[in-house]
Amino acid sequence: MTQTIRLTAAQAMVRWLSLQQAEDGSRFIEGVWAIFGHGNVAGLGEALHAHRDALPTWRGQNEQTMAHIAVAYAKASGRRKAMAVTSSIGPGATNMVTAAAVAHVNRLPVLFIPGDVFANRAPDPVLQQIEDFDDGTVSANDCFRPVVRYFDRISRPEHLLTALPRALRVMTDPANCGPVCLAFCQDTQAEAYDYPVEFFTPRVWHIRRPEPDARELAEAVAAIRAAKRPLIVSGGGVLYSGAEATLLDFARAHNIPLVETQAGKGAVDWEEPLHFGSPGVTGTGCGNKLAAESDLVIGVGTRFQDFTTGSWTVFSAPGRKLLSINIHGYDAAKRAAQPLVADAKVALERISAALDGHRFADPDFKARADWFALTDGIFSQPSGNELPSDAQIVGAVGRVADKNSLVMSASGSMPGVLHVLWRAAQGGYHMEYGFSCMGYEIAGAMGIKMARPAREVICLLGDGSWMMANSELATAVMMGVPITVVLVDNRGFGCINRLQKATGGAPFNNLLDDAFHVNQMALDFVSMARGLGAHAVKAASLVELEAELVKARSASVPTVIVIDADPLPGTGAGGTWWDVAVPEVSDRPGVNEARKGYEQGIKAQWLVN
Ligand SMILES: Cc1ncc(C[n+]2csc(CCOP(=O)(O)OP(=O)(O)O)c2C)c(N)n1
Ligand SMILES: [Mg+2]
Repeated sequence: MTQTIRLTAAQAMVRWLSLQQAEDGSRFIEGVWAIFGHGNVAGLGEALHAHRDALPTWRGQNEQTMAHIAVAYAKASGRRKAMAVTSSIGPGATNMVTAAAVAHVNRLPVLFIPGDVFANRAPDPVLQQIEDFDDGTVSANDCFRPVVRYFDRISRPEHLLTALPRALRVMTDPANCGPVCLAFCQDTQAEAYDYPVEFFTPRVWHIRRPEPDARELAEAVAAIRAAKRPLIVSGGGVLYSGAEATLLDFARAHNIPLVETQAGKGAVDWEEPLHFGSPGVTGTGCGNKLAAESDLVIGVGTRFQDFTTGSWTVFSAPGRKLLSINIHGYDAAKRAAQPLVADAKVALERISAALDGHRFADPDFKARADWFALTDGIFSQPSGNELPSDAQIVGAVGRVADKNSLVMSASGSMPGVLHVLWRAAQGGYHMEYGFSCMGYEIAGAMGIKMARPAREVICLLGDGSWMMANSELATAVMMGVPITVVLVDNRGFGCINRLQKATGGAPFNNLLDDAFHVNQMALDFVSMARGLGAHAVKAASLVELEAELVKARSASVPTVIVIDADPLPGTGAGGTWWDVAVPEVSDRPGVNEARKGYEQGIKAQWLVN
């Protein structure tokens, strides 16, 4: 007879989660972020309290940013570990939908456990129930469906027997990896059931490494052998496969230069001579030059999104081949690429063995040296205005950073500036650029520091993103997670203002001065940060910024360094066209002028699918 143990569904869920292990033997779900409400406090809250030694619970300030911590933690852990996030029903749950989308786009594992309406429908409508007039099965949690890889509604205690293993299967599946939503009906959380004892046997979740198909492998090798000037585009999949060293060996063995996407940056240290920086809209001059001259682009673990590909102008040329090594057929087949579906590490090892020492001619090392000379100049040049440019600020951070520093950002000007200009040490870069979600930065920096406590984590963000979400800084203070925040204050949405001008628009509703106001904002970021418990200072110059960064290194509380910046200068070098649709008719001559440029741009796109 099966031995059973009588537990509520919430108790069973928490007990089961605490027993799931990552490959290194630690808990796969490191802990649970929780904001309680009536939808989860009595059921899940009680169970989390009972298991708090086996599975810690942490309290954040906002469900979305709390989940951003989890997203960043999973990314910084190379998807080998994750966190869970629970909310009440209604607003707490829908607050998490944006974060679920961030996890989904970036293919990162996060377990979302929103409370749900009563399965027995006795209190109908319960507080915060949305009430669909035409569909009795719909709740606010159905918003999660398009932004998670697995959705389930736990409306009976025994549903956990199938739902929980499915959840972990998805979170540890390298091809289908993504967030999971287990919407947990409030009454079901509290309902008891006789669970089989074996259900609670500890389990290690291994991440598989699929081998390539023999024919696809042979064709990939043949394509590389036939090429004259191949270029590797290294994406986030390289990091998730743990293929960093293999990629470097591969590039060196065959003398193939590489560029890194936003998600892939930091796989290889920037000082490696074969590292030509980045491709596309935020590409280095030498990287985009290589792309233009290459006859074979070898994507490794990349989604080929529009920034990477310059909206399909960078890799466009008749006769240029695209080879896409990817763990998922969906990505491998994009843009008529020749697919090689496999784990990145395994694929590179197999291809390298088959290439048998085949080497290509040297890439244009002079173009690489010229690029670094050019950017040295950009870093050291005064902007010509009173305030420093974003590029100069990045230059100053770079002068202080060492091989242990990790810079991170997500939105605003910084992703572009950092992608093109930051000289990343191996493992020293974290950019959320799948969703480029404002409000990710502070929470994200905290999640990275929790995953990589030995690393110095430097978060660069704009005043706009700070204003959207800064409250998890108080959580970082509370939990003793010392991150360094560089808050670049250019008084508004600088990058969108520049984009607006570039598309012929009038400066409108982006910079604070261009927005409707009765009283102009005078924001005191230093006081705000101090009010949240952080150490905060204003740097009056780049020299002061550098000095404060050094001091922050030994701080045990988070540090916020505020610096005023000029909103107008762009990056100053690199880049390429980006498809942002400009109006076809307008009364503004500037728009009509920009439209002409746009029409030229779209002609250069390579739209073969
Ligand atoms: C949640 C969210 N809303 C809107 C956007 C669109 N957006 C991208 S950058 C940006 C402005 C960012 O301003 P700030 O953080 O001050 O950075 P800056 O561009 O000034 O450097 C906006 C509105 C976004 N990426 N995310
Ligand atoms: Mg700004």
